[in-house]
Amino acid sequence: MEIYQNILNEIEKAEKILLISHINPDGDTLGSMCAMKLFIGDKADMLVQTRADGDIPQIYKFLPLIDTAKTLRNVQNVYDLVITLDVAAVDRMVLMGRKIFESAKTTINIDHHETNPNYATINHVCPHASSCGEILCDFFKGVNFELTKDIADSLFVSVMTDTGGFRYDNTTSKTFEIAGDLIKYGANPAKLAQYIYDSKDKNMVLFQAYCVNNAIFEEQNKIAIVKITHEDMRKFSARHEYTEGIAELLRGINGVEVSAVMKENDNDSVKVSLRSKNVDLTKVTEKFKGGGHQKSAGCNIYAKMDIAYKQLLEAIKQEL
Ligand SMILES: [Mn+2]
Repeated sequence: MEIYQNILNEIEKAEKILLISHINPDGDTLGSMCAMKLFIGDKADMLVQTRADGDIPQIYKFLPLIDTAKTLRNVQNVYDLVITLDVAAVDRMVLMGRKIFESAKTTINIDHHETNPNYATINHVCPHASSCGEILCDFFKGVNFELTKDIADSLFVSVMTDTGGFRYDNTTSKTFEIAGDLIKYGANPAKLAQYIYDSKDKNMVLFQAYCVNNAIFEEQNKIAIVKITHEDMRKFSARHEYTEGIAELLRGINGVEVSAVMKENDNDSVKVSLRSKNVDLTKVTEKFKGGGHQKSAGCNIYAKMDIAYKQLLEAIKQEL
């Protein structure tokens, strides 16, 4: 494909390349970044963008070379090519990352979000791909590059995490074909699943148990909502990533159709993460100018917790 050749030409031409993941990085953006770093080699640096914590989630620290990634504190603006991976829009980069992106001579945007507005010089956006990792698998195949075990592991993490362990709607026969290929190249699914799903901090699990214990059930248990305050976060010395997975836990309850995690932000607003079994959540989040997918979406509500709760509950009820 022409696009593969264009991407390859830019990589070959460039002297210093920066790979950028999105803010609050997940397995797809980090796995894709590591795979690309391993493919390009020394002239590529990785940048992990995190908010206050300045650290990548514990469960992804095993990824190859991830410990060499730059942070916002030590990255310099010296790159002639910047490649974003799984970054749906420029506002998924923080100010520093965006500055470096905007000052690069050439930029490449590799992503699978339908809403991606093609913000780079070269845009390779495939909304039908399960993950950014899946797009990279096709790219490597297209340029006849033989995957190493480390690259296969990284890409497997991308595909596995973005499909919720091969369970979500974006899981297609192609996803399994790709996963099969990655195993042939040495990816170890059982081991990778253990790193991702069975290696949480004890404190994180205790925090999540506490949150689930305080969940409020509405509409004959069809709606489950957790409110998380600054105080809750302090009590458990909770890191940002600790709230991840709570909405899925609640959705996992028989009878629950919609689950929500509401977390206090610093500025009198509330961050909301929603999960559903069948309800189209984009209809809920669009009322608050948020976004996402049908069964997994998010938004901010600019009100104090109790008012935000009432507004959210009303919005969910309308879609039930
Ligand atoms: Mn993704």
